[in-house]
Amino acid sequence: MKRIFFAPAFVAVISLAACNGGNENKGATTPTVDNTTATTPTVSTPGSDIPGIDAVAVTDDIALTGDDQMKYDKTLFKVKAGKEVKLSLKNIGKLPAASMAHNVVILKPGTDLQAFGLAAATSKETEHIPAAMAGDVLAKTKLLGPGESDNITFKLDTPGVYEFLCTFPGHFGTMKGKIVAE
Ligand SMILES: [Cu+2]
Repeated sequence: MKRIFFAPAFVAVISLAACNGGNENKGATTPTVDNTTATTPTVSTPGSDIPGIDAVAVTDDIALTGDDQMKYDKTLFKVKAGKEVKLSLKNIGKLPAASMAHNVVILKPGTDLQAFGLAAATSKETEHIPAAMAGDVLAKTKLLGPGESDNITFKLDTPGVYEFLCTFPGHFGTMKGKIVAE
């Protein structure tokens, strides 16, 4: 009786081993395909490594405020590349413009935000846009005193990550953010 049971079990083990061998051979070609698909999203999704970007919805209407604590109310946006976007900034602070004014300046990708911010600090006569670096500016609002607001429209033609800052002296350390164009 036992022999009759043993024989089919042995056959089953052999055929299982044969199946595993077959799967291993198929598996050897699969990782090549996986590697290809793994690199594709990195290329097609600019800014995907920015913390919190997944929770940001695509918009064509950005509304920002700046306050006396040198803060924007939001710092991360996502837009469609090539589509016109509206942006508004309101200074909701009370301090006089001479000591606390705000703007939004969107820089070309690759611009050194730190260098731009430092140069802007000494460019009072040009509303804190450094003349020598004006070519790095894609869009900007006016420099706004308390209660003032400004509206602009712009287009980010190429998918990528675009940084923006407030160029009033000393502000870009806290007043900066990113717009991802996808
Ligand atoms: Cu500011």
